[in-house]
Amino acid sequence: MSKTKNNIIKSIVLSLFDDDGPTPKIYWPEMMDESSRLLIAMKTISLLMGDTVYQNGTSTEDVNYFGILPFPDLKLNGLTYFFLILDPTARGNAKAATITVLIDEDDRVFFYENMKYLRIIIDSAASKVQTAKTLDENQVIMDELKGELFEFTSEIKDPFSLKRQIKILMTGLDRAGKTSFLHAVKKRYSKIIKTLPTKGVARSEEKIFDEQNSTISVWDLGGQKTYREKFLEQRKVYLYNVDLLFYFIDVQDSSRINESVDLFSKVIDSLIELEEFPPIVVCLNKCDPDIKKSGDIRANINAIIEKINEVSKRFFIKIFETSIFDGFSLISAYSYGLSQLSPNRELFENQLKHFAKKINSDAILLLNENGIILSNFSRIGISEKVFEISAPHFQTLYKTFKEFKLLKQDFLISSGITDESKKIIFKRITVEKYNLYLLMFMEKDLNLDKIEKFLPKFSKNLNDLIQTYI
Ligand SMILES: Nc1nc2c(ncn2[C@@H]2O[C@H](COP(=O)(O)OP(=O)(O)OP(=O)(O)O)[C@@H](O)[C@H]2O)c(=O)[nH]1
Ligand SMILES: [Mg+2]
Repeated sequence: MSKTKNNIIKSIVLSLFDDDGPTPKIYWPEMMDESSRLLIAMKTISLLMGDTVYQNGTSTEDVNYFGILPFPDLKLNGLTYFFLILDPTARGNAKAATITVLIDEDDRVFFYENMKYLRIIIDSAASKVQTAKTLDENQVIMDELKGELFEFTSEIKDPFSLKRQIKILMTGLDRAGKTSFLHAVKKRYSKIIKTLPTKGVARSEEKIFDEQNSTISVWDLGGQKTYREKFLEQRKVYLYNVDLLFYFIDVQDSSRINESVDLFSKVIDSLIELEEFPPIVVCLNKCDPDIKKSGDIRANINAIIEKINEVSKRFFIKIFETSIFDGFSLISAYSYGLSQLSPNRELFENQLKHFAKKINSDAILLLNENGIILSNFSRIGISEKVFEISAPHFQTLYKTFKEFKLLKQDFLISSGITDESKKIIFKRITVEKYNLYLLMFMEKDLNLDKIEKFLPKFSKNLNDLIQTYI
């Protein structure tokens, strides 16, 4: 069944954390009942605040992010923008604020598909709210926002589907390792060895959760000359509406670096021509552990990075060194790409950050049942170390997931590889109908009581976010 988008916006609420706690300051429609307004203010503001005072600085720039939240009691879904308003009289020098736009929960695909534009207009309204002096001024700003949202929704005429369609492309020259990479992240190890060159396109479906709001198709493009020529010729078909693009380069094959960078720049040119600007994950592949530090490989990598950055200035690019012999490197790159597809990624990071502070953890990874990293947080300066330490654990983690289910054990604790005092804690948490796993890295003290104490609140917050993760 498809729907048209007339009058899709059901409500708009500006909430502030003032002396009365979370308060819906300005709301539309005016006849909206008080309990609904309050619910929206409470839920959005409390997700923003955790239970700490937000900050003590003079800048509000650290806090500005979007999230899609379910309001099952109201049968609505909200797109919320979280931000701070400087206020010298408030605790921490700033007041927490949210703008929430609400639609029927059945219409939520609208948010996912129009995120880019919605972000721009809501962000701009929030900037005005940050400098507004009076309630009347805020009323004008919110009325304007409503006008803009209505104008936007009235222009959308196509019926839209009930599921968000996500398209991921795996690109690069032949033999770069695209198909092997997919086999490895899916743990189809026995297939890796039998991988044949991909003919045309191999499509598969990715599921981060059994039930999700999106259908994720992964297009693994054959890189042999005839196939890539066809791909570039029919670039419209392949690149139209692409949400995420992986580009693979074989760092061991010095003789084909130029050829590979050349294909990359053609892909970039095609994307610009079609006005598609997906996030791009570049995998410097075949960076095998035994040779990754060698002079030749380093020289190749440096040359590639320089050229990649040169041609892709208008894009959001993240570069990973990957190898089929380093499972963690593959999972990191793949997960990073997938997490870019989640409108709630900033909210997740924020929740992880709050929780990490509470339990004195230096870094936390949140994983799904397949070991995909849904979100991670690490204290500045620590991330490199964490991954170095947790990477070896990752090799056995998949096995551990299985054992974990059998044992029904609550915590799994292991000492750091290099230093006994560093601990890694692995814990399963149940959030809604999902089994998630936390990997917590503690450099100094290990306090399980603290973890137990703060975990329920943390899990509860994730409850709301996980349903709209993707
Ligand atoms: N040393 C090393 N070899 C790899 C790695 N990844 C893949 N390979 C090997 O590289 C070869 C090509 O891998 P594929 O996965 O088929 O490459 P592809 O990019 O899918 O190639 P096309 O389908 O032709 O575009 C295979 O022999 C793999 O075993 C890696 O990380 N290190
Ligand atoms: Mg292939």
